[in-house]
Amino acid sequence: MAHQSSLLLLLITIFLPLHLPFSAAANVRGGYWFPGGGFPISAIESTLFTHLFCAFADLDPSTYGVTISPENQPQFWNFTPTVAKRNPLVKTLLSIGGAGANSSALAYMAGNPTARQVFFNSSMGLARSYGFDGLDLDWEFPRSGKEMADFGTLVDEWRVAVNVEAVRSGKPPLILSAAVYYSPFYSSPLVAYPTQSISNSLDWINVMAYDFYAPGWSPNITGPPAALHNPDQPINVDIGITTWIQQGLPAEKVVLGLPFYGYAWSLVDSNQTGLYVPANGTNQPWGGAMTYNQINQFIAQQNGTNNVFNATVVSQYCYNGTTWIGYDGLGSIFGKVLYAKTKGLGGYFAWHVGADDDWSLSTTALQTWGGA
Ligand SMILES: *[C@@H]1O[C@H](CO)[C@@H](O)[C@H](O)[C@H]1NC(C)=O
Ligand SMILES: *[C@@H]1O[C@H](CO)[C@@H](O)[C@H](O)[C@H]1NC(C)=O
Ligand SMILES: *[C@@H]1O[C@H](CO)[C@@H](O)[C@H](O)[C@H]1NC(C)=O
Ligand SMILES: *[C@@H]1O[C@H](CO)[C@@H](O)[C@H](O)[C@H]1NC(C)=O
Ligand SMILES: *[C@@H]1O[C@H](CO)[C@@H](O)[C@H](O)[C@H]1NC(C)=O
Ligand SMILES: *[C@@H]1O[C@H](CO)[C@@H](O)[C@H](O)[C@H]1NC(C)=O
Ligand SMILES: *[C@@H]1O[C@H](CO)[C@@H](O)[C@H](O)[C@H]1NC(C)=O
Ligand SMILES: CC(=O)N[C@H]1CO[C@H](CO)[C@@H](O)[C@@H]1O
Repeated sequence: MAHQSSLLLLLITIFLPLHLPFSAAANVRGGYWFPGGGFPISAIESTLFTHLFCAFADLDPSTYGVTISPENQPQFWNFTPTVAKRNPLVKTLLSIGGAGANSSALAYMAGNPTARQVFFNSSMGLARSYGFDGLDLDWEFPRSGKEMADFGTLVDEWRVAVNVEAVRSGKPPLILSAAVYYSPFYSSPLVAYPTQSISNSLDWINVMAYDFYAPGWSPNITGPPAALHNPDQPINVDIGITTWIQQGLPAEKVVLGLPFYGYAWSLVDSNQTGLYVPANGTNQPWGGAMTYNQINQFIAQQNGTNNVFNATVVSQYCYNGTTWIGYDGLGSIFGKVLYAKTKGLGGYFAWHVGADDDWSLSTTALQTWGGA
């Protein structure tokens, strides 16, 4: 039995990647949902998406198994059947980690062969028992050369484990994706993502091309949170995406992140209202991050709000009094999805579906990409 399994594993490892080209263009029109977003799963207009990510499952820091917290289990259990009601073709992925996850635990697991096996087995087991079509790893972020190399080993072995499981179960292989930094170089000191392993082993990466400016880390000056281009600053969407492709990742494996939210600053001078003007930290009572929906409510309720789209940077901002909000509006989403198409990227994803306003951003994105 044991010998047969090893032989099967060997044969699969050697031949399967040749016979199952999972790397066909991804064509992702995706969106994340998470329980804290104040938005029920049943309200997701799933016809606007090809892939929906349910976030987040956790890594147990002592066993290195993937778990779903008891309070999230009922919702995660219902996720796939609920979104499939309106769109039976939509694919669902269980996303593991997130910004709040224990990155030390992820790093330890990735560097330890036994812990990796526990991770593979538990993640695949959860995906199958909860009815997800795939798994997404959101490790923010591998921060040393060793951790980047371990990330490569992790995704390479995860791919083998997924292929073996598919043969054993007779089911289509689970989709594997990862949410990554906006650039393949993570600071500091600069360390590079293992693009060859990513290219070989993941179906695609979700590039988190946002949060460049926010009052939390740019309290004294306003700025576009997720500019597509930016003549004044070295940090922007285009530079990150272009560098990923220059580092050898096929464009069709790059999926562009669209933030369906913005950030509110307090202005120092209500007459200085542009990009890069003096600010005085996070705006109260709006308190930092605002969803697109909340920003539109602000504009509707505060008569006299000016709303400006800057086509050079492809970013929107609105202001009223000393409140200044930078965000991605309809024009930004149109410009970014057109960019993704022109660059031959694998698609786009939104963080997060519950932040949209009457599905206007999601609809604009889908229409710009073309088709469903
Ligand atoms: C994070 O993970 C590390 C390594 O597994 C563990 O030692 C630590 O206790 C964890 N921290 C928390 C807050 O769970
Ligand atoms: C996980 O491991 C157990 C015990 O070896 C096995 O029975 C189970 O099929 C594995 N699950 C997956 C998804 O590989
Ligand atoms: C913002 O300004 C304050 C007060 O001048 C200063 O202490 C702080 O270092 C500045 N922060 C940044 C990020 O520049
Ligand atoms: C910034 O806000 C603080 C607290 O509200 C206030 O004391 C300070 O005067 C403000 N600074 C500027 C330059 O507006
Ligand atoms: C803003 O400009 C208007 C018109 O020029 C002026 O009346 C007002 O005093 C200015 N406000 C500030 C805070 O400088
Ligand atoms: C907003 O202000 C304009 C001009 O002062 C006024 O005509 C309009 O009725 C106001 N709208 C609301 C909703 O207060
Ligand atoms: C748009 O933003 C760029 C970069 O800050 C700036 O140079 C340009 O003047 C802005 N355009 C408009 C119309 O405000
Ligand atoms: C929040 C805020 O500053 N609201 C202001 C928006 O502009 C109108 C008209 O100038 C003011 O009345 C509001 O107080």
